[in-house]
Amino acid sequence: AQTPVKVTVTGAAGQIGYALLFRIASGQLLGADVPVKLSLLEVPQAVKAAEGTAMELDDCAFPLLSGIEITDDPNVAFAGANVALLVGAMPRKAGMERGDLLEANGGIFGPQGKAINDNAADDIRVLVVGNPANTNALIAQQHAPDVPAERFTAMTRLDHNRALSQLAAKLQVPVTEIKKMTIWGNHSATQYPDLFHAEVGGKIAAEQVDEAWLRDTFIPTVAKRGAAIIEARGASSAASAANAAIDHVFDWVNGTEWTSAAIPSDGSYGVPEGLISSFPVASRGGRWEIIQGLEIDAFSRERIDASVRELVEERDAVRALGLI
Ligand code: NAX
Repeated sequence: AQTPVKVTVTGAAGQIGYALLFRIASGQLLGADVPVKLSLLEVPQAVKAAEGTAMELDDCAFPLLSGIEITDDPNVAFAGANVALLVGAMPRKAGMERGDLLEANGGIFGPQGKAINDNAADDIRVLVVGNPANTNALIAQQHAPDVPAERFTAMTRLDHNRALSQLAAKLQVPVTEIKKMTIWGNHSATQYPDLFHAEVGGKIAAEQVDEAWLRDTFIPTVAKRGAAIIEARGASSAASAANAAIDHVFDWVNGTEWTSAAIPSDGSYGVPEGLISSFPVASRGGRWEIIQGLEIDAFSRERIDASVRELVEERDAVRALGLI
């Protein structure tokens, strides 16, 4: 029998954790023939709730689930981990300054990065979901000098999927008709969902919608969808975020020709090297590759640059705070 893959989930007792763990255990993260071992990392006061979730996981009798471990110690949680989903983070509270938010998250993602560095398996792949996701991923990566930098990624797949769904509804086509969608930049309101490379029925998407809709409806709807979900549901996106995390890791491991992911920049498209920014990516041989050679017009350039500028500011802020 195949050795189980160890998947560590932080913030396991939270609402994304609750939507995520059952899908991992059922085989949707890695494949229907891959046994998994779950490690749930929580803060001490939420360990009991994580134990409750683990009881429910037991009660599913998932054939692929070979074991569950629950801990508040990152060194235990990441020991031998092959996949780490960093979901738990410090949310922005009313009146919190950006510096306070970054500092609080530095206190989480710095030590977790070090624990990954010291304990994880050689093939560790990290996806950061907890916000501010791109910069939290950068902090973790900078505390893990022995892990290849490219193994640290942040999630923009939910934004990508939101963009597919909005465009499909507008053009009255199934989402499967849409190819080459891209989210550029930061997972924040500055992100840029790009319809100038997306194709519907083999033709450029931007040419099938009017410019006002693209600029004044599509882009802000995708970028502010998280806030709209909170407004409607009274709670932030959880099942859709978990779904996107599953999509991201599945494609990373199993390959894809085109999706969006925030990965360390190699300087492509004018994004400063080292920033963890969203790009159009393919996955081949278990590695993300930035899709090269796209022409970027002035409209897109301005928006990509604005989002990347925000990432530079976040990086400079965490540097100034001594967090990286
Ligand atoms: P919840 O507040 O329901 O759960 C977070 C959990 O993390 C809590 O159980 C908490 O105890 C735990 N936690 C906090 N610090 C921890 C630490 N140091 N170690 C381990 N666990 C820790 O939040 P939830 O709705 O699950 O969202 C989690 C994160 O995802 C938030 O930061 C949220 O902003 C972010 N999101 C990111 C998205 C993305 O597209 N990248 C979309 C959805 C979501 O908003």
